[in-house]
Parts: sequence; structure tokens; C-alpha cells
Amino acid sequence: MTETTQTAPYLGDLLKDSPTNWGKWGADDEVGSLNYLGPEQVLAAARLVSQGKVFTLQRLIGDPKGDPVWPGRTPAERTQILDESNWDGEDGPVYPGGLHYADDKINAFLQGSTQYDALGHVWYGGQIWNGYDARTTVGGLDKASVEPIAQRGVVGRGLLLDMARFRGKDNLDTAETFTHEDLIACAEAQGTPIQPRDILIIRTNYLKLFYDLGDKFYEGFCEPGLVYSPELVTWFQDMEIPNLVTDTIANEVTVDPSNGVALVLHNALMRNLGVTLTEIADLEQLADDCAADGQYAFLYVAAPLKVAKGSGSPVNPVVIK
Ligand code: UVW
Repeated sequence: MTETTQTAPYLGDLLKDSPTNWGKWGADDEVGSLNYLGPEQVLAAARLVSQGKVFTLQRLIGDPKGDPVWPGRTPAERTQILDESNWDGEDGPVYPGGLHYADDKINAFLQGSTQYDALGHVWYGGQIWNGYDARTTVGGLDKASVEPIAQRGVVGRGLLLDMARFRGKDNLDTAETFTHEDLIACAEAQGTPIQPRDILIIRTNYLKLFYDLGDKFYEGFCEPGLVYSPELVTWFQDMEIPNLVTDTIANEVTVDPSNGVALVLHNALMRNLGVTLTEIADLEQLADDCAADGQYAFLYVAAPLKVAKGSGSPVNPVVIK
């Protein structure tokens, strides 16, 4: 990863005047801005279904071409436990009627593929989302884990913002940034303005470089993405954005070029406003289809796995037009 400078400000100082939604949905809240998605939003999103087209946004876990992961994480390992070869000798279990079956398991980072981050996944200053003590993360998230997000599910109007096409590129470049104003301009150019409470789904196609470059992908690792400004945070707050979905590993420019701080928006949006983050989505088929039919808004449905105390969970979001 690009080194941050010794002089990079402390997040607590950088974000000292940044808004929070702590307490807005009660002292016990663990799903934050997903509270913006109620029955009204679900029904409005369902009315966008007219063509019967279905898209799934998860990347393959255990892709033979490799799994893009945050530096320090390792791709999932799938191990075959039982297959037909177990019955070549005597080690296959014997069931009445001659049943044979395949079994396998995976050893995986919960954030090692397309995933929802729990709201308690990142923090600074000893407090996570809603003001819970960061010590509640010790040994597993007692507060703001992925479990409550999985329990409620995420359903609403998804809006694809194809920043790569908007900028006339196959993929955005390393460390390339964009702002909320660029998102607004992209949506206008696509003919579908951003509405309050939209689930924003941003395509950069940056992970193309993971497959093109191999190991060199991680040299000077700095993904492209949204970049922090007080105005951007206020815009997310005013627009009541519940969920930010992207096709990059960490949803924002990895290191803010203006101050050298890593993952500022994880803190300003997720820790402080309770915006749920969804990462490493595969948006390629959806983006091609949106470019072809001009329909950029659709029904978005996602339910991460119910992992007790989990700081994230794999997910296979579904888009229906
Ligand atoms: C980190 O926050 C480190 O990673 P991510 O949000 O990409 O899971």
C-alpha cells in the first residue's frame, strides 16, 4: 500500500466536526442508515421491475484466476472432504441404500470476497458505530456485527453509477478519485438522477487490473474511489444514503491524496453515519445491460450470512429489472 506520511492527521481530528447519526435510531441500533429502507422504499423499488431480468453481483469464491483481497488477507481455500474417490476403498461412510455424497469446507476471510461490512468493522478513538465501546470488538463483535444486518436484509432502489463509462475508460486508474458531485453528474448523464435513500452502486472496473497485472496489482496499492470532503459527508447525510456498493476492495480511494489518511470514508460514512458498505461486487454484466437498455435504477436485494459476532460476511446481491 502507498505509505501514509508521518504527518497524516489523526482521524479524530480530521473528522471532529463531521456529522454522526449516533443515537438517531436508538441507543441499541446496530444497522444504522439501513433504517432509511422501510416498506415505502421496498415497494417503490419493486415497482421498477418490468423486464424480468436478474443479475447477481457476487464474485466467485475460489476463482481459479484468483480472488482479489485487501492486503494481508488471503483468498478462500476450499478443501474437498468427501467425493467419489472415498468409496474406491473403505473410507467412505456407509449408509443404507448405498448413498454417496460430496462434502467440502472453506477457510475464508469473511471479507475475502463480495461482502457486507458490519458497522463495527472500523473505528478510531475507542468507539465504533453508535458510540459503542471499541472493547466490544474483542474476541468478536458484541455490538454492530454483521448479524443484525443479515437479520433484516437490504432491499431498496439500487442505482448504478458507471464511473468508468462516464469517464470514457475501461477502468479507473490507481488512486483516481471522484466526489459526490461526480456521482451526481454521472447519474445525470445516465438520465437517472440520484434520489434520496438510493443504494448507490459505483462501477470502476478497477479489479480488471487484478486479473491483468497478477502480483504487480499490489505494488503501490491504492484503489480509486470516492474521496473525503466535509461536503461529501454532508451530501450522504442529506441524501440519507443507506448503502454504498462498489466493485473495489475497499469502496473509496485507499489513501486520501490530500492528507495521507487511509480509509477516511469507512469512518466518516460507516462509523459515524451508519452507512453500510458492500465491497468487491462484480458489476460487469449489470453495467453492460444498463448501457444497453438505459435502465440504471432497479430493485436491489441482498442478505449477508448470519455470522454471529462477524465483522463482515460474504453476500451475493441480486438486482432485478
Ligand atoms: C478494511 O476495512 C481494512 O477493509 P474492507 O472494508 O475492505 O473489508
